[in-house]
Amino acid sequence: MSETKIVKTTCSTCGPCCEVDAYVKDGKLISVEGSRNTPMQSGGLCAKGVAATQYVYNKERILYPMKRAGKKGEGKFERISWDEAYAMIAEELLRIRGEYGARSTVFYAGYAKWYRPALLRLANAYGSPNFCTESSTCFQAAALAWRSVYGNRICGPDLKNAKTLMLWSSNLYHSNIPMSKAFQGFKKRGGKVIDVDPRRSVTAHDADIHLQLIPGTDGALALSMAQVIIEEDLYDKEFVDKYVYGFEEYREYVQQFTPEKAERITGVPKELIREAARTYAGNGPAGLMFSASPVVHHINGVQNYRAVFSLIALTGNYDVEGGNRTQPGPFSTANEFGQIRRFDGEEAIGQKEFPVWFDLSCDEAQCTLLADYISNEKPYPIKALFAMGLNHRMWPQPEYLKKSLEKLEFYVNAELFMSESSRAADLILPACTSYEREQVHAGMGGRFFFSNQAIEPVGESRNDIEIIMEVFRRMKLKDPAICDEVLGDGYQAYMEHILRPSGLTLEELKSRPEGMMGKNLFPPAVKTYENEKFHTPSGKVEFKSLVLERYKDSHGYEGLPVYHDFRENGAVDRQKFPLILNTGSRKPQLFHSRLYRMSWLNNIEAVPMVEIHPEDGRVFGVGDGDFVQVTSPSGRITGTAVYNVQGNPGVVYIYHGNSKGDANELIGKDYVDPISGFPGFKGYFCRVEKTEDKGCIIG
Ligand SMILES: Nc1nc2c(c(=O)[nH]1)N[C@H]1C(S)=C(S)[C@@H](COP(=O)(O)OP(=O)(O)OC[C@H]3O[C@@H](n4cnc5c(=O)[nH]c(N)nc54)[C@H](O)[C@@H]3O)O[C@H]1N2
Ligand SMILES: Nc1nc2c(c(=O)[nH]1)N[C@H]1C(S)=C(S)[C@@H](COP(=O)(O)OP(=O)(O)OC[C@H]3O[C@@H](n4cnc5c(=O)[nH]c(N)nc54)[C@H](O)[C@@H]3O)O[C@H]1N2
Ligand code: SF4
Ligand SMILES: [Mo]
Repeated sequence: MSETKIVKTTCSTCGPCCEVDAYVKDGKLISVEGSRNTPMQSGGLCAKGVAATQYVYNKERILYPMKRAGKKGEGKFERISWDEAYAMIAEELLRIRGEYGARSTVFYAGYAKWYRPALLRLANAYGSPNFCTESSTCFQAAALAWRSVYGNRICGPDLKNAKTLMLWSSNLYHSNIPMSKAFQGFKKRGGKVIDVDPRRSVTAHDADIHLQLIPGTDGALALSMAQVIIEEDLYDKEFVDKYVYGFEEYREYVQQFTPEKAERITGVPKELIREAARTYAGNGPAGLMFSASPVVHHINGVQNYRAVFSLIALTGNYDVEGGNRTQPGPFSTANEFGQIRRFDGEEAIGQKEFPVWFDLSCDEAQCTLLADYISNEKPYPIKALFAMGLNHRMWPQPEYLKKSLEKLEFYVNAELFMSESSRAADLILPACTSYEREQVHAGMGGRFFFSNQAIEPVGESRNDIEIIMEVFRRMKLKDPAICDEVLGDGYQAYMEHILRPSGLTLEELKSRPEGMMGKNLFPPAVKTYENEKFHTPSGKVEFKSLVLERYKDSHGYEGLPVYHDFRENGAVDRQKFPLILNTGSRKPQLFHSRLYRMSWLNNIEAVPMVEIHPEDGRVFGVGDGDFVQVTSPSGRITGTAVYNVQGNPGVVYIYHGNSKGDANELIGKDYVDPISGFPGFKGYFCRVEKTEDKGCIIG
């Protein structure tokens, strides 16, 4: 019997890549603990992370490459060697490029972020403009909203120096455990918290002011706060005069959003709106923490976040200590490795529908409408999909996407698990977890960490970047001329390459199990705008966006952060669908589609929980624990009703990604924000009825 050894490595079960101590015995992972000597963890770990052994040794892990043996979508496979798998990929992708052009192949990455730069470079080397990721529904719309106001420097709140923190839709204790520690520190120092959230979440319990709005009415609330701040002369005139474009039109527009009117739209009492505006503008410096998803998961999401982001400049909290500012970081991170994407060549998918996505320098295509592009062969035929971690349940109406995947000539998915989306593939490649590979991590604030390999890869699984590199070699591709030749040089060279700009060597980093700071860091700076113009067409902060205005005639976009209420869209009969449907607000034990297969985590919610307010329950004849059918204009699912008083009546909350009833079947595939293409996951419509039928219905 061998000793139990402790290996310094990372958990990446959900992506933030927390540093952990892995306990390994006889070559097997037996348990994990949060690393004790890192600033983030101090021994702590979330429920998902604790369940690591159920993730790594899950019975659904894919153990070796497999090719389709039955009809498309039938789910029959036969084992093949890696050599055959690579040969097949090279042959098919080169054939398809020859027959239809490089753009007919889409390269796709799911939530996992770490191999994206390499996959982007593979797409570049192959010649396709169609590299896209899960960011077609996550973060990029918020980034787009930010860039339309401030240009390229996306700034987070400076928690160390802020006196007030405004959390705009972020439930840190469930969704961002590493950040929740910094939040607790801020509270302990006596910081004031304003939380904008339709539910009394665990994070909202810590707030001094909780603005409990109706989901999707964020824009009206922000514009109303602006109205108060301007009316009461609390805004930063000097900053606005010197650095803001479009202020007069904005000032005129916000006049109509009095707290009285905003109360009618948002449901937030007018006194609270005034108090929040006065606190944010008056008790500075104030930081704003925004989130990757809830606000932009609405059909008016980008404009709503533009209204929220404008408050930062209005109150002089942009790039000052304690406000929103860029954090010092290394000169380069792994991400820069991939940032060579240009949209000046062939039209990428989504480019016609969502031009601002491309103008505001997102380095990837917009793929929310992927199923339509494949099915309708428009704007041109899509014939192949090289995917890593594709989960069709990310999209609205996922069954429609799954059907469309069967129309492809070649679809390969590299995955950890035999997911439903993998079953639809022509070829499946086994990927490995963070416990089974080495990795260099570039963390927050310029901290680097070397993640050791704790165990041998399960089955024949491989690290995604090595897979990408071998595909690159087999197709005899060349790295684009503007890049160093790296994809062809192996994984060690890749790790050294991404580390190089930090001034650290791989050997140095490996010798420091507790991690270390990069040597070349951006010096901390404030008020960068005094020396450098904003990267917007006007060179100023744009309350009225000139990029959006470019598409006034063609797409109907407006330059001001206008408020259009999603409830007034007219296309849905509210008599038939009286409740607002909010899908996917995070739960601590779930992560999109991927963790339902782990019994320690999924036993709490074996079938979908339909969270309904007791008042709505009484009105619609639904009791706590009843089996119910949820119907929307696009589909229906069944689940268990659970009374929940965290939110106000009128809104139903369901988590997504569950194959036993996926909330995304309820969301219309065309129900998207016309600017970003993000689906309206958090503001659609439904009805809930008690049913005796216990079969889980999808579609
Ligand atoms: N209704 C509704 N829908 C939503 C949302 C919502 O709030 N409501 N949220 C949206 C948002 S914000 C996001 S980010 C998306 C997320 O959507 P997805 O990215 O589709 O999320 P996951 O379920 O994590 O699926 C990713 C897949 O990658 C696999 N995987 C994990 N690690 C690796 C790895 O290292 N290599 C490889 N090759 N595969 C790996 C996992 O097993 C999993 O099957 O969902 C979106 N969809
Ligand atoms: N455990 C767990 N953690 C996760 C994930 C996960 O699936 N599970 N997913 C990760 C991903 S991909 C993302 S993008 C992040 C998201 O991170 P967060 O944005 O923090 O997560 P959510 O819980 O979706 O939303 C935060 C809060 O927004 C509120 N909210 C819902 N609709 C609205 C709205 O219309 N307006 C406002 N103002 N608030 C609203 C919800 O009630 C919730 O309390 O979480 C990440 N972390
Ligand atoms: S938050 Fe939890 S699941 Fe996510 S990486 Fe950290 S420990 Fe793992
Ligand atoms: Mo996300």
